[in-house]
Amino acid sequence: MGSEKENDRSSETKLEAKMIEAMKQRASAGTQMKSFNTVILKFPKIDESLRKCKAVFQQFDEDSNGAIDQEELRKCFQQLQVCFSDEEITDLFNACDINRHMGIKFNEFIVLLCLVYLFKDNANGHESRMGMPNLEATFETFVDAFVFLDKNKDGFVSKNEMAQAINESGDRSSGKIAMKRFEEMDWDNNGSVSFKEFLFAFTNWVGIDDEDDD
Ligand SMILES: [Ca+2]
Ligand SMILES: [Ca+2]
Ligand SMILES: [Ca+2]
Repeated sequence: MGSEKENDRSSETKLEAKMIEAMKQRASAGTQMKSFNTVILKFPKIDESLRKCKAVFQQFDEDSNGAIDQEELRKCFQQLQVCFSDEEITDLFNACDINRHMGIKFNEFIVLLCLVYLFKDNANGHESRMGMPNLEATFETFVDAFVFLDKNKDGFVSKNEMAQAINESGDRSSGKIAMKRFEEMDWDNNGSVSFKEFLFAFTNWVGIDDEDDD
């Protein structure tokens, strides 16, 4: 993905490191997930909540061109009262603008907001909120599911960890699907899934891109 843009690499690595650090800290708090099946059971609710997120996206896409540019993102952060430096906003923007079309599309916006949720939660404790309770509950589910899967708490879900979670569930057929999904998630094929890869997979699975209502 976008390996032709080497200049963005350093900021991306920095953000990646921050993401892993935040995830490790969050992991130390433990997880509510009891099994792989509890993760699966949350899917319909996640789907519903992400679809509702479209209105939020449209609100911040001021010129309605279907993408959020850096200026729109800055305003978005102001409105959500998220205190990020310009550099951090740019890093997030670059990390989530996966197709490199100079704008954050709807699915990328979800990933971006969830990363904001993770960082914010980490920085200020549980009091800080973005003022979007439904979405934040969904983001919490993502984080929690990831923490559940990441057994050794290194900030990545390895293929073995995924297999372990599936084996514990004892559901062979959904296990086979889950393993296939894992391979889809692991874009760079390095045998482990980062939180960002995990999030992008979710936003694709819920099929929010199919729903073009404009
Ligand atoms: Ca726009
Ligand atoms: Ca791991
Ligand atoms: Ca990977």
